[in-house]
Amino acid sequence: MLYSVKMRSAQGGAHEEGGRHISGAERILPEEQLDYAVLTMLHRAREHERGRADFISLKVEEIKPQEIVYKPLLSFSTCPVKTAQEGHRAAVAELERAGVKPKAALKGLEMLENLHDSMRGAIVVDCESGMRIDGMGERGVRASKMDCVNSRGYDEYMQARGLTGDHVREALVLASKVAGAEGMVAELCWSDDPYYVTGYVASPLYGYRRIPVMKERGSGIGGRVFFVRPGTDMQKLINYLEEQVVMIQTGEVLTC
Ligand code: WAQ
Ligand code: MG
Repeated sequence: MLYSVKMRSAQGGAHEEGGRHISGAERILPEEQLDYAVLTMLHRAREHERGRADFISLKVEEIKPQEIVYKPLLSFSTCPVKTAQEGHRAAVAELERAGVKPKAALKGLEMLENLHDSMRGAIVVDCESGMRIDGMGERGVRASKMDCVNSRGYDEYMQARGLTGDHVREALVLASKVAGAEGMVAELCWSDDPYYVTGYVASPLYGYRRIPVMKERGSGIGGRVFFVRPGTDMQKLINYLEEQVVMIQTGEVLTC
């Protein structure tokens, strides 16, 4: 049997009472790995570079096998950039290549740059008009209930490519779930952790394009934009992203 473990932490009280979001994490694991996962999350919530959490929520739920959908891991490659400015240019180029209209790509980028503080979730944008269409306000849409089928195989896959750490591990799984959504054209992301400056553009067509620098060091502003085709059913999309259990398979790596 598999279990979903979720953690979210905030400062100044719970999120729903106006607390500032510090960190979140989620795994789907077999029972024997639960204890360790819960401890690791607790530790992470209390030692986060965004600040000290005074509210931590941990939720553990059983997952029924029939609820699970399987999707492939996105392919992985890196854009050669050295500054945040080059990073933004590369991101816009990658978004356009994936099918986002130039105006919409720039609008999405601006939405993230203009955030005053992090959202918990993502902004959904129409890939042609560049309009925000999720109607989820400051919370945004959360991709949830995903992990990789074979954690050890996944860690080996990442290590073989010189990739270590939670950020990239989690981002590639999240991006793989997101890219598997109906109507999804591309995702733009960079971290809100002040000293983690790497971001990416991911798409069903070109996979996970890592961009080493997307912001200045020390900036606590980061976020995600999901670009979707016009006419995408939002209710269906939000339901897939937030509720559908998706396990990512490392065996079938997509190629560009
Ligand atoms: N669903 C939707 N949006 C999310 C989620 C989620 N589950 N988790 C975070 N976000 C949004 C939210 O607005 C955060 O402020 C923002 O994304 C950044 O989240 O080396 O660490 O967890 O290749 O800080 C990317 C590069 C790292 C990894 C991304 O994001 C690499 C990262 P963070
Ligand atoms: Mg973060």
